Amino acid sequence: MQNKNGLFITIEGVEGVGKSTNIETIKQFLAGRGIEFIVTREPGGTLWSEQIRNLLLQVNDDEDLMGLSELLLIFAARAQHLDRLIRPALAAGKWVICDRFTDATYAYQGAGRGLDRSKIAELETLVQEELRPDLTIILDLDPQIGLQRAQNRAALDRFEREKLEFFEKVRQAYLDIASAEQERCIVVDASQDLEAVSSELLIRLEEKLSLLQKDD
Ligand code: Z5A
Repeated sequence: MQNKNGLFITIEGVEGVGKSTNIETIKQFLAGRGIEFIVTREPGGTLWSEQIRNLLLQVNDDEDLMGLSELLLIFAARAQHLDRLIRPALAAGKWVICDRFTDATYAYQGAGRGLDRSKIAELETLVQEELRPDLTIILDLDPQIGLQRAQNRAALDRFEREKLEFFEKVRQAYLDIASAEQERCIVVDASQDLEAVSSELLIRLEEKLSLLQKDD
């Protein structure tokens, strides 16, 4: 495990895949084991980072946001989030459950927007130094289904307005990350009904945590 104290767990997937819903399952699992944890999200998690999130999600038909500007805003929010919330929680021995993190940047800004991976990697090193998630849960779903789930909610944000093709690239990028980093990542089939997704997730989580604890 990279963090001597708390464990850093991230949850990822395309739009509407069920991250928020399944975080509730993870919370119950951790609470049942008496583990102290916090739940947070990206972009966001602190006052400044949530303000940057609002900017990023805002639709502005009068001017496009450049991919590079989007990338820098995401890492600005992340720097603040890491310093003010994530690192202190881990250092205090708490587990951190984060709804999206830098894998989302590789998937959305890298694969989706077509930004150079090396630019993302440079910012990752600058902002995170050595910190990486201990465990990442990737909920995998055909983006068409995810978008339908999301469209049943409020007005679409700036990302949700992207075309299906964009989300297909994002999905593939997540699967590529999972196959390149099998020790860190768990992929769960999120097309099943919610009960089946949650129970598969818990089984895989227990397996992974027992492996991580053995390595410790
Ligand atoms: N972004 C980025 O570009 N780069 C980055 O580095 C980061 C983020 C960190 C906001 O993220 C945007 O930021 C995101 C990428 C970008 N935009 N997009 N797309 P976000 O995580 O806040 O946004 P999101 O993906 O739109 O989250 P979400 O829509 O809240 O999705 P979710 O949490 O995965 O889904 P949910 O709310 O749990 O479930 C959606 C609906 O489906 C809900 O009605 C559930 O009841 C239902 N559901 C859930 N599971 C099931 C199953 N199994 N069956 C049927 N129905 C289900």
